Amino acid sequence: MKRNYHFNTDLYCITAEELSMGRSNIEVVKEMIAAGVKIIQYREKDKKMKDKYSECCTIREMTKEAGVTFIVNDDIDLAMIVQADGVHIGQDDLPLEKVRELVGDKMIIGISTHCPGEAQQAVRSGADYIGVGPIFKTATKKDVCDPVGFEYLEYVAQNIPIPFVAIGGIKINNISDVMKRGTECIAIITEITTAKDIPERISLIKEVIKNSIVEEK
Ligand code: 3NM
Repeated sequence: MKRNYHFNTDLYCITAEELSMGRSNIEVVKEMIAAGVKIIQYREKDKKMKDKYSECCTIREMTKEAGVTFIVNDDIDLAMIVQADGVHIGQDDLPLEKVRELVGDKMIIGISTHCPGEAQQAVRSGADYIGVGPIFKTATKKDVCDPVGFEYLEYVAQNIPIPFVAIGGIKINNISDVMKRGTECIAIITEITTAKDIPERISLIKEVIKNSIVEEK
């Protein structure tokens, strides 16, 4: 089946409670929604499943009310049970085809990729979008490979027929370099979650994205 997913935004936000200056995931998501973010991923590596479930129930309600796309990282069962819009998996998770069998056709499946072979495989397996990274060095994801740099990003922009999101070490000062490479959507964690004023930081990021697209044209 030909999939036809498109990001309806150029900014993809991800939670990281331990890097949120004492704020809870719920508080951070609330601020992201208030700032007009259109896609939010719940990423939580350390909590017990029952706590993740409870947070995701709340986030599902908040995102549904605001018309925001809600993606759950890693936990396919959790994504299904809270009726998230999608699930994001990694290279070491269940094979994508098997995840599709579990979640059905309507759910969005994204997968992290780090090289051309993984991107091609993701397309063959029916991914709706891929993550492309880490573009720059990042301390946010444990056990991630060395930065893939612009070479892999440009490869994806020119050769891969499904949507992609650039990720890893993306900050205000390098956004335009990333956007220039044909990137339609960027994913950011710490440049947003560590900001004192999250809505203000998001609106600055959006402005930088908008200006880099104008510069490119
Ligand atoms: N995935 P920050 S890099 C969750 O390359 C994640 O697949 C990556 O965090 C990948 O914006 C990353 O703080 C962390 O650098 C991104």
